[in-house]
Amino acid sequence: MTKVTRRRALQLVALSALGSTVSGKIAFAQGASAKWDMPTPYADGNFHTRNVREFVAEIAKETSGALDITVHSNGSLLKLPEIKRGVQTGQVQAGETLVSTLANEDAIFGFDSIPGVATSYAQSRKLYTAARPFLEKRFEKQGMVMLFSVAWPPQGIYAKKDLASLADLKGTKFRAYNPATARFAELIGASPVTIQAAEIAQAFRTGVIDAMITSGATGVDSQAWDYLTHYYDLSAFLPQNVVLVNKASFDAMPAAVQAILRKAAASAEERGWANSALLDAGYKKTMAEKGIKVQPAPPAMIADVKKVGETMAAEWTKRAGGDGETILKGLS
Ligand code: PCA
Repeated sequence: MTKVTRRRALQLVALSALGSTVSGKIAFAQGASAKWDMPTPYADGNFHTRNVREFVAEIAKETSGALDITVHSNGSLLKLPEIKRGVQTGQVQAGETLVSTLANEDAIFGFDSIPGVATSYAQSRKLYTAARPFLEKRFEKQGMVMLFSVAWPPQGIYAKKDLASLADLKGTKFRAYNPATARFAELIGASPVTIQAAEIAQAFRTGVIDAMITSGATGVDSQAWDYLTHYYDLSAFLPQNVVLVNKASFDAMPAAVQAILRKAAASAEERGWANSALLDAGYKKTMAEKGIKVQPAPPAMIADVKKVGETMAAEWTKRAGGDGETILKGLS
């Protein structure tokens, strides 16, 4: 038996000591417990991270502490690009990632990052409902269980100068955080530079990037007012984070614990989407108060995004095949 298998077997024995239900709570034999590590990419104050912390707190409470999940936020255990593989291989038992970062591996994972396709929370939720079975199937094939997914607030453009249209970003160094934003940069004649959320402030300060597309949440998390001046509210798309569990770790849990995980995931998904929408206006207000010129995207910029979005939608549909078509049909 390898160390990991032995540990899992021990956890299994311990957790199968799961007792009867006491006043609606699951009772575990004394000392029976499993410990999971859960790397997440974003900062502690970020609303996704806070949501994940509530999720694990609910699990701890409902299992009377028997399933103890340690959240390692801000890429402190694994960086965003390593998290999915970490969960897949069982290096960690659970993790959170930005699903569209996986779009080079399979176009379906980029369902949420095509500008202009789903630009509101309602549309994004519809798109996600259509995409979810396809995402779940792919993760399952790779040995993972997808538990829940939450959208970031709508994506707008950040810059250090007045912009009339996207043409004004030609030649800039434009931050990319997934294949879609890299393609977006290329299509507007900018140079894509991949920078993790935690490194945004430094990248602006050292001139590695001049502009970016992201949410008000990330603008506030990275204190955008310290190094840029303009935010254009664009609602180009709402990319999503997903929470994944290693399938062997999940399957090793007694049915009652699996049910608790599923229930906590469903609550976290609802809470996360609601908070994302609720907090969005506050992020923009904070940025305005801190001196950023927060303004609606000018008509020429909206027209440019539409054009870029059409190109990207055509490219995506080609790569995403029949499954992609089915997902997009979910929007109508
Ligand atoms: N924030 C993340 C991904 C999308 C978003 O709004 C980021 O900028 O890295």
